[in-house]
Amino acid sequence: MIPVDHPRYHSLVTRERLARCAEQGIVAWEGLTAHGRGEAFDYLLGERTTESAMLAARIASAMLLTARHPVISVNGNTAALAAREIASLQKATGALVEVNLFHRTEVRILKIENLLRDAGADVFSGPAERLLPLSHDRAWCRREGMYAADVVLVPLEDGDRCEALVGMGKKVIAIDLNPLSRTARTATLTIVDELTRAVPHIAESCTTIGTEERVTLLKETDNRYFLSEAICEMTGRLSLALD
Ligand code: PTJ
Repeated sequence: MIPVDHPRYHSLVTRERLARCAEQGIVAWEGLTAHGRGEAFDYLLGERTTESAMLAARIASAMLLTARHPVISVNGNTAALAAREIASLQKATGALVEVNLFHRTEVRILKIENLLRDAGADVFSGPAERLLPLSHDRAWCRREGMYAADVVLVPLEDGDRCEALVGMGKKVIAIDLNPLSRTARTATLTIVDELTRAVPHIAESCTTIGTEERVTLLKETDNRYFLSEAICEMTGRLSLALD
């Protein structure tokens, strides 16, 4: 039992949830390590959404709303942490939700799809094919889903697929707390923020963004700017810690 007044209450509850989901076979064991890496970067960021991440989330909403065929890709960590938020984002954008896993088993896919459905998402499922140019199992996706998408949101990604999707001419929006990762550097747009903060910000932006603003924002997509802003935030906080 984690006491509510514990200074790291939120972090401990999240870890507990991930551990439970790992025991249930939803989160890959390796996903716990990935979460730890994310936590470390979030610590450097001050565990808050920065101004630049907020702007990136707004641009992401413009990208999703103007897309012809937007797809939200979901893995084990994302489902465990933000199934309800993903369902809300789907409603706000009309995007298709598709499960795509690195540590892929049919059993895990079904469990994650069920978790998403219980949270209110309409999951695009059915037989997948090995369609992406990758040697690992993230290559498996649906022809009418991710394969046909023009914009793909990839929270908590490993860099390979991001690179493959961009190579196929798709626009990729990444949510990654690590601004140095290959995913963050390869994506069309990276939101350097924690998943459960970033997804609601994108959904909220969808309700307030007008057509004209979408056009303006889409011209402002400069991934390097967002990465350098995040790095400045982190290094700035590090130097303050020495004062
Ligand atoms: O469910 P599967 O089988 O598809 O596996 C999922 C994992 C997460 C294990 C797999 O995609 C993986 O190994 O990812 P990586 O390469 O460790 O990358 C995860 C990235 O997400 C890292 O750069 C972390 O900093 C970042 N990250 C972790 N937790 C969060 C996060 N970013 C935003 N919000 C988080 N909560």
